[in-house]
Amino acid sequence: DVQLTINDIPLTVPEGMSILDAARTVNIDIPTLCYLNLHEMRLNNHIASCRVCLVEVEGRRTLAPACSTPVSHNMVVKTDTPRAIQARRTMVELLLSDHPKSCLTCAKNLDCDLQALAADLGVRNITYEGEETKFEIDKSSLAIIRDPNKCIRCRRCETMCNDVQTVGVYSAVGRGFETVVKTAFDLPQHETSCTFCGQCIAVCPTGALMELDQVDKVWKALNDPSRYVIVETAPAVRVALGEGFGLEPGTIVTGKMVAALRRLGFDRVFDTEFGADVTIMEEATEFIHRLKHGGRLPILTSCCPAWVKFFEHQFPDLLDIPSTCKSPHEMLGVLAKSYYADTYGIDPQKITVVSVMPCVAKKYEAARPELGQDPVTPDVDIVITTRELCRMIREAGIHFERLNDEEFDHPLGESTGAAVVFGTTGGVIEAALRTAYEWLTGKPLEHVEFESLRGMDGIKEAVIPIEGREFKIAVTHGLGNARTILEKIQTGEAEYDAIEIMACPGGCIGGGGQPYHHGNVEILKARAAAIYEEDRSKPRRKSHENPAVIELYKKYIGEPYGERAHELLHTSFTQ
Ligand code: HC1
Ligand code: SF4
Repeated sequence: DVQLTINDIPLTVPEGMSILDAARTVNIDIPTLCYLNLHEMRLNNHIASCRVCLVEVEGRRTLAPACSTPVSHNMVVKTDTPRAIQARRTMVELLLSDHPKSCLTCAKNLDCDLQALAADLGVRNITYEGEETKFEIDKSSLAIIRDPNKCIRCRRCETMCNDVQTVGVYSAVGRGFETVVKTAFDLPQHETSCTFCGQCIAVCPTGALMELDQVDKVWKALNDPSRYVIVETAPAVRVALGEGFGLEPGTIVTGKMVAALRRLGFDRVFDTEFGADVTIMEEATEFIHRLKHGGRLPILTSCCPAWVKFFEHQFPDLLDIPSTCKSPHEMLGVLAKSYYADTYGIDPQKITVVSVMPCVAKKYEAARPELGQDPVTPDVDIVITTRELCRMIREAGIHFERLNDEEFDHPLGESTGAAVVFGTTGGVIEAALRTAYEWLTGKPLEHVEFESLRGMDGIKEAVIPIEGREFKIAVTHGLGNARTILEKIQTGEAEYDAIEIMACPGGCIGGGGQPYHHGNVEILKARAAAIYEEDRSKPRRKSHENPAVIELYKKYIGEPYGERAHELLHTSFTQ
């Protein structure tokens, strides 16, 4: 251990700790911009490029960056001297000198770390008016907008994409103030191997990386009287949307969210969770089918579109192992335009399905040509993120916190606890096991919570005994962890029966379209806890017990994994 003082407060911390982390143990906040250290995500952006964390260390002539300077014995640190504060202000002024001055109209307005820092440090004028760059804005993809002019070279996106996701889309080019983070060979985003997971957006401190904004498209549909507009909401949205209105992370706002969506003018408010229960009917049946007919194992979950794109690019030799199930929101979309439309006599061509997702990749997924009945009838028409829904609610002047709870519409709004746990890492496989167990044994499963599959470890493994057979299960989140597991499958080093893979650290609760967590992992943990709380509050916690799902199969689909199910609910993958 090392003893030192920071702002005259004596403290003892482990050797090797940075001044920044040491200061935080005694509630002293040193501002940061490029720094991002999330152990749970294997993310460590320690490049000390922005230098807004400069502090005075007694005995040194120059100021030290707190994020990358380790503590030493008897060190005397001052974080709040006029010299340190002025140095930080100067650094921010320099960053602003060549930054576009369009804060008021920037999509990141009020969520921007640079803007917040300028306010906190009292930057009132920019002394060094630098020339602004004129890079082209990359609008090539259906998910991500990249504006290199707003890049402050912190390289968080690069660390996230290279180290955590192991996709390697970005790298910094040029030197000094000419540096900018770009795609390899400056390719348009949609021509790279980008999975559209959106994790680079989640950690970008400015508006350089943003989701493609589709709010206007939704307003247009809502204001067109000839359209029947159906909305569906992902499991993870209800535990994060409240943050956009100042509520504590982990506040469950399901009822308020439904009320807000009705006020926005949607004709029907359905739940992606109904689609998740249907997914389990299909995926559990597919799993049992493979078991009984010598099909290839492990089965891999296929509901995460960034993960799907990742394995299509990176593991084309494994294309036959993922489940062929469409993702839950796609299933709900196709059922809205078939089952629901048929039952209520609505022309499917008049239906617009809008998905509200914690995810950026869902925007790209919805446009995949195979995910629709024909080229002009996609299963899902428009995808907006949790953040975009926040903006719509604000635009409409709805006082979200004061709304009374309302219920989803019947029948595609009915769901079980198994569906809500889809929203956090481990949940999809837990939901599948709740059903597969009962179907394989014919006995009721008393204890539905599979603790060994829960938590934030990057790779979780469990052996679940069912009817004398030991099932080997793995759960990974973050694409780097997925790569590790898949490489072990390729070499035969590991054998599993089923694997859940989600691209985003934490699963959908940590999706690239969620309210920004600004590097605070506690926010993800609070959202996960809320997911499990919502599960416990449900009267039914197994997908096959959802009465509306049972009715769907009885009246419309027939057997799970049967002919009609294949036609509507399954898909295929391409290299
Ligand atoms: Fe997800 Fe899913 S859980 S992918 O993480 O399978 O986005 O929440 O909606 O479709 O249900 C996301 C979340 C979501 C799908 C479901
Ligand atoms: Fe990398 Fe994901 Fe960003 Fe694409 S969206 S560049 S894969 S972090």
